[in-house]
Amino acid sequence: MRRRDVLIGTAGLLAGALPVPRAQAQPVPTLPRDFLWGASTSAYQIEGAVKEGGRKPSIWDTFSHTPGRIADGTTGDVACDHYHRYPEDIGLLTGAGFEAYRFSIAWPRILPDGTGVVNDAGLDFYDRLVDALLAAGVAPWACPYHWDLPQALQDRGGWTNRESADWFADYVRVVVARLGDRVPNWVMLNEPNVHAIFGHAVGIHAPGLTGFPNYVSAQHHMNLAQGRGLVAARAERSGLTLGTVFSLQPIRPASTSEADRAAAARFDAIWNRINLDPLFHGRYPELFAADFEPLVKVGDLAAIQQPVDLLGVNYYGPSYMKDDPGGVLGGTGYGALPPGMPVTALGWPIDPEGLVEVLGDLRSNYGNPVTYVTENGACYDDPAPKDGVVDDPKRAAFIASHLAAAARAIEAGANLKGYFAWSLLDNFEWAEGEAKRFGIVAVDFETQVRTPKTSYRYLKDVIAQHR
Ligand code: IFM
Repeated sequence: MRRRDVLIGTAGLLAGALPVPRAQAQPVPTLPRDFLWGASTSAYQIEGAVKEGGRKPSIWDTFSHTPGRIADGTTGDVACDHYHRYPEDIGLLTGAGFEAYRFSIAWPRILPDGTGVVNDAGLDFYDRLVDALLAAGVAPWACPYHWDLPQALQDRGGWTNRESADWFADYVRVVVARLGDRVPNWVMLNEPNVHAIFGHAVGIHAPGLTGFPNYVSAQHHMNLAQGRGLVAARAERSGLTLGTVFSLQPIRPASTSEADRAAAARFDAIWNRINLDPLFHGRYPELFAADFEPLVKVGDLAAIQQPVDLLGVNYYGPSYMKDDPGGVLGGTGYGALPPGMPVTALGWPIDPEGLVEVLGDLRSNYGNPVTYVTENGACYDDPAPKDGVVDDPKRAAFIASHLAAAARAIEAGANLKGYFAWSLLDNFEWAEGEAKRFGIVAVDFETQVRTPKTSYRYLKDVIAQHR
């Protein structure tokens, strides 16, 4: 089941040496000379090696092995085998000229039981990765949490347990202590809103929980964890550049009706404001403050409202919402898209101008923080490699149009400092499995052969023209 279906009614390498297609004639945007160019991935989506180096299961191991949960029946057991092939993947980064790489750290590699005994073999893997990135001249950006909670912690309630905020802070302390001497940039949580909504309210992501109370509880405890994680990282090592990552998007009504407008306002609060307001203003949005109130203890909001050096924004497109009294999320559901709206292979609407809107919102309402687009990209059904190349002109066009939007946003005053493509590699796309591809480099999951796509070559050209 796709993300947008579910709420309806219910709620390098050698890249220089490899043959890569000439970039199609996509326009090259003009971005600042010091703009940072990067690519993003996440641990469970690419690493594989789920039983190696002392790693124990995460909620995504459990979920992906539960029959019927993943559209194509695949799991992250092997994924891109990045655990063993990271040198080749770093070659892909340098082959395109990327200066930064955002990866996530698998909590169950570091603390296999979630808390307690630290697994040195897990830390050793990230040591090797970070050292190899630095040797290649690529700046490491680490994200301690991209949805792969140790299963042992889920067995204790996971994010619905208030103690999760402390479990996370302890874990952050461990990884910063080991890697902070070489990793200057840390973003605490990836898309807590998406994890709370799809994993804890509608149940199509791990851990598969459902219902509004689970959602509220998971969301509040992740906000708290983010705050405690920032404090822990700062206390462990000074001079780090710290932030977090939200998925942000314009939320629009599916029709002009009053009811749909109100639904869009409610979903805007849930998707965007429930993360932004506590972080930047120390409060929950008025529309849902009463729902959070029973969980918010004295001092929580101050603990969440930590200063950040940067905000990561993951942008894919807008949502169109309709009133749905049975909808689990504030009586909202996904509505019809405007006629003629272009979509990706996942049915997600394409609207680069939405990125300008999101950055404008940060400027007008949240103090214009230093911002990086930490994910942007698109799912398309790519052709098979032909003569050693994968031609994905639609993805290249998607990226080009969003870079042009980034340039417009900067022109309008946005404090945008860089762009990370999602994703370096085709990978395990959560509930969609391996069949749905977001990579700028194709991965043959049988042979593990990597083949750069036209979009990779396009970004390589864009980066070269900015250097
Ligand atoms: O693959 C995901 C990623 O893990 C989080 N942001 C959205 C991407 C595409 O769905």
